[in-house]
Amino acid sequence: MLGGPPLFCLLPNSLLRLATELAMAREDAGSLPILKLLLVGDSGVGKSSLLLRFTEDQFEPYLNPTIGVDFKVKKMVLGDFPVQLAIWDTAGQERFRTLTPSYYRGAQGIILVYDVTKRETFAGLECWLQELDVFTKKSVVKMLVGNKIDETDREVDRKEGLQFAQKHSMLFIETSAKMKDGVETAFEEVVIKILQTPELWNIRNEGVVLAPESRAPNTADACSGHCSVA
Ligand SMILES: Nc1nc2c(ncn2[C@@H]2O[C@H](COP(=O)(O)OP(=O)(O)OP(=O)(O)O)[C@@H](O)[C@H]2O)c(=O)[nH]1
Ligand SMILES: [Mg+2]
Repeated sequence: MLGGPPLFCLLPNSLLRLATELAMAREDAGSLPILKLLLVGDSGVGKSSLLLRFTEDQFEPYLNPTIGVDFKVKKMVLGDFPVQLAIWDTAGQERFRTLTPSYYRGAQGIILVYDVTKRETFAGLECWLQELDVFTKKSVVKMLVGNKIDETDREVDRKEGLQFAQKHSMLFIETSAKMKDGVETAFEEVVIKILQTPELWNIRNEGVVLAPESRAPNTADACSGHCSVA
């Protein structure tokens, strides 16, 4: 997935038409459409590092664990079509995860990250998927990201990640937040897929209105272990 032509060159005509429609509606509204993305996954897999690389093109070798939730906004332009991304970076550590349902509310895209050098973070994915089933709507775009491919002590090979993603109808990419590999592409592909999913947005006369949020049920304890919800 690395290299090759920019992704917007690969957009089919129907998607370009859609982008134009959205752009016109945006001009009417005088504001950019905002897409909400959420980074989830076990602690230490590199969620904050991926966000730091994507938003500021930086890498910190000793990043502190996220406390609660972090949030960054970044403008992205696909072809001629600008969107504003609101990216929520959640804490993987269980003790900070009590507010999880409210983080998920209104998300159009979920980026689920594991560490290719730590099999337990791959094993924890089933549990994360159970949580996503409870707190997100069916149409939400999911991307599986295997991070830290620059490391030599890999425990999960690419094929395994890809098969898991296919089984659960997710997009898939491997990345290195450290070396930059795949990071931009991961975010671009999620955004493109969101734009291809009409259930996630509506166009009304007053401009672009994202589809109504799914109500997060009051369900507690969607799963236990890696990603339990208090
Ligand atoms: N070698 C390598 N190290 C990475 C990469 N991405 C992140 N790291 C390192 O892994 C450690 C954990 O990264 P974080 O981005 O803080 O992980 P996190 O998923 O946000 O963790 P929580 O906030 O606790 O949920 C940091 O020391 C990073 O420098 C990568 O692609 N390659
Ligand atoms: Mg973090």
